[in-house]
Amino acid sequence: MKIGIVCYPGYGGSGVVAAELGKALGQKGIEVHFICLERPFRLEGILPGIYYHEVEPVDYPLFKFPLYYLPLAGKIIEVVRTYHIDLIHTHYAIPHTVAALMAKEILSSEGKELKVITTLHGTDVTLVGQRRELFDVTRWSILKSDGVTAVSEYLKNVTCEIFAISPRTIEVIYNFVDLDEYQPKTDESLKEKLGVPEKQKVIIHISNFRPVKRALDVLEIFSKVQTEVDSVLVYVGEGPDTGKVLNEVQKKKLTNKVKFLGKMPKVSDVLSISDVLLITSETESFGLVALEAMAMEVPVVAYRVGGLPEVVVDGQTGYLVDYLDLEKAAEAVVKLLKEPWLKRDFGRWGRIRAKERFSKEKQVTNYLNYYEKILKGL
Ligand code: GMT
Repeated sequence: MKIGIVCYPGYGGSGVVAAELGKALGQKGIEVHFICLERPFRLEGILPGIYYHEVEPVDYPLFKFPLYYLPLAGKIIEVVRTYHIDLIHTHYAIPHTVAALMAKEILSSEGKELKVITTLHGTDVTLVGQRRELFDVTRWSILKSDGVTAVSEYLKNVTCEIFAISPRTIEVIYNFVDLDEYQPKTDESLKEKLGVPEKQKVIIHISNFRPVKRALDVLEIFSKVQTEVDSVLVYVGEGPDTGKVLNEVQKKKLTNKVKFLGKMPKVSDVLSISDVLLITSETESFGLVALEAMAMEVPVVAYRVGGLPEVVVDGQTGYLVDYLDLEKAAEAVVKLLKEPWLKRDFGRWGRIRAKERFSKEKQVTNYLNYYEKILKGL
């Protein structure tokens, strides 16, 4: 089997899932061709079975913006023709699936049958796809795909509801974590390198700082927590709201208690010294970072939104509180920080859950079975 993967290469869950899936397939002897704007950040070094083809946006003085979607379709055609690819797996519907479907149509006139599978990741449906200008295009791209997967039951249901699509169209294949890479470790020097005293607790937030992540809520919660427990807040990632958060940190005079580490390709090291992961998203189709934290035995505190309840078990691997209930979120964090046995217990359950439900082996096999089913036209 030879497959092409199209994804956004930047700092985001869909790019991480696409890259990790491609790497796992490559290790199984499948030839995988990534077709992207840049090399996905998790695709470092020489990897077995992995090839990378760059899409070059086309600019011309007449255009207001450089074109991406059409050169992407052109690149897909070129790669499929050259390497005799059977299947294109797009991550994030807009505009990747539309480009792949255009390539499919053009190649069919040459007698080439190309299958297109779309994986919906979340904001492609819950935010972007619902915009009036994109609604019909998103719906069309889902209906015209040969196969569609969603990363949670929540996302499947919401997609079917929003676009009036039959549930039979969509298969749920959960996101996954590499349990060998994400496993608890004790390296005393890591806290020292960050300038965090050994006994100080670490609360971590990892995101792309888009408005949907509500990164300022994290700060509000932390400002309550730090009055009760000696702790620091570590922000990992970068995005549109970073500036606002920095300003607020200054206003609250918390500069010496809040650390910004920026973008990091791998978060296992920083998770290994964390006591609680805090997620304050308005919605989250899955919450890959919650799973990564659970694999590292770090409890999660989050709003009870989207697909997070399918990942985090309230009262067992973390605490889920009502949306915008900052008070309850702060109480939950304090409880976990004050009672180390509870943190340990929740951590262990988190890793067990990650292993049982969201292991790389399990979900990659699910993808492979799905590819075979679609290739056979079933
Ligand atoms: O908007 C984002 O958060 C980024 C987006 C992405 O680029 O991939 O994340 C979505 O896909 C992830 C991987 O499947 C999920 O874990 C995230 O929950 C989802 N984000 C949202 O639904 C907000």
